[in-house]
Amino acid sequence: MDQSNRYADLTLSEEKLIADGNHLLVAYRLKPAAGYGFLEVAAHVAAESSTGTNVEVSTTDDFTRGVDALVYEVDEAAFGDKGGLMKIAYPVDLFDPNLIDGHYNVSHMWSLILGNNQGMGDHEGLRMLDFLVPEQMVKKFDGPATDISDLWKVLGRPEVDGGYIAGTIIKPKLGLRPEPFAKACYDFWLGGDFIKNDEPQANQPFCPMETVIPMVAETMDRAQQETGEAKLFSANVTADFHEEMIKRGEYILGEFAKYGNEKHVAFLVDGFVTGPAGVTTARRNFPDTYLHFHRAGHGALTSYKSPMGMDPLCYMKLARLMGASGIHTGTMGYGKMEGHGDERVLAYMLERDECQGHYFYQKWYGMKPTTPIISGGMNALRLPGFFENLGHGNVINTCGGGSFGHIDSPAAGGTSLGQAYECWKTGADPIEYAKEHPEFARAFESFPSDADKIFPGWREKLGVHK
Ligand code: CAP
Ligand code: MG
Repeated sequence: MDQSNRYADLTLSEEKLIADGNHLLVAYRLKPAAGYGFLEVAAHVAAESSTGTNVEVSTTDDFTRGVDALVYEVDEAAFGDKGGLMKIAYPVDLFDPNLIDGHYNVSHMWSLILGNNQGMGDHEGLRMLDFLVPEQMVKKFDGPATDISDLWKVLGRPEVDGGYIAGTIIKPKLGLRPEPFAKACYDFWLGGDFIKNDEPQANQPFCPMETVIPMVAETMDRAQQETGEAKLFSANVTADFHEEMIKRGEYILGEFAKYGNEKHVAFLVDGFVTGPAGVTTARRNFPDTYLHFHRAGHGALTSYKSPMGMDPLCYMKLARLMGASGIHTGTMGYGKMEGHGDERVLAYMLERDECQGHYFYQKWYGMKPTTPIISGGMNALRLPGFFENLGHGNVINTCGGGSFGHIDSPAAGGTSLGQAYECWKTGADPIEYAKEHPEFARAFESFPSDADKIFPGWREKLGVHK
């Protein structure tokens, strides 16, 4: 059934919709299935995502029609054989404020704008490319409770422009028992700042949380005394049940508090699999603890290979609305995961108070920033180029293989990361810099195929002939 006479109004002006501030706007890429018209399917998406279904229902009244989502712009040829562009305006009244405080919840918003419409049979692809949240709604999402300035403070740095946080992920991913796990932490902390649990590290029988966490807390204390520097640990509290997450969180904070280090702990929530409820549970129950949003599984939704799902930019915006203190942002083409250099916008959208997205200019009205967490196949050699592309180094970066794969030691791996930042920040030539900085220099020998690619001729220049 063609519902475009009800769910499309191409005379609406985007400028006016934005100025009025009573709609949430979404841009999608749409590819109709064979035999269906573009506007017809676009209108069906608006119907399924608001007041309608695939047929007219007798229970509809005039009020209902007043909160219809409306297609207000279409460009059928925008993406060639991948489909066209369409934009939908959703009345603010469609969204769901909490009973307890009137704040909006991301779960509801997500299920409306990218929910049942994903499964419709009359399209071959529907992907959310960008969205614009109006001021009245932005102000009623929780947003982050803590941000990178809290970590800089713990590290004894300036709270503005405090710089690069050199991190790692304990590797191997699984299979370390408590003693070797704690030793791996200690060894890295001698050179780096921040350690995170790898996302599957939890409470396995071979490494129970109640055995390993006290050891990591003791190890952090020792590493801090040894180096005279503050250290950070991001502990996985992901679980299905909110009480289990709270139990884990309280337990972990309690163990680090024995050394006065409870502020040196972040909580890692695998927020794609828990969904917004897991993220919000952690943030609302532990508002003083930095919330580290890991996103394993997000590729099913955000991969550019897919005609479905959403662009990573949308995922970043959702994470900031949810209140992540930091979220994995990818490596913008410099690491092992899918991405490209222009994804700088992902970081800018998270950090800034206003930012131009793919289609919309989003203002955040003072909402705290979310730190871009740069991870996935990174090491010291890849970092200078990454910083250059991004234009700054105010990020958390975690290098698992890039630290534990350093041929000298995890401490040397950690040190090499901080050196890579300093090299970029001071504008030094990496080869010249390596001549004076052994840990950075040894990263070339540790990751020779990267070195060949990024710094051809490095062997001769550094006098390495093995
Ligand atoms: C990285 C990592 C992170 C990914 C997640 C891994 O390890 O621990 O989970 O970075 O991807 O398990 O692959 P390496 P993203 O440093 O050894 O590559 O950050 O893109 O969400
Ligand atoms: Mg991992």
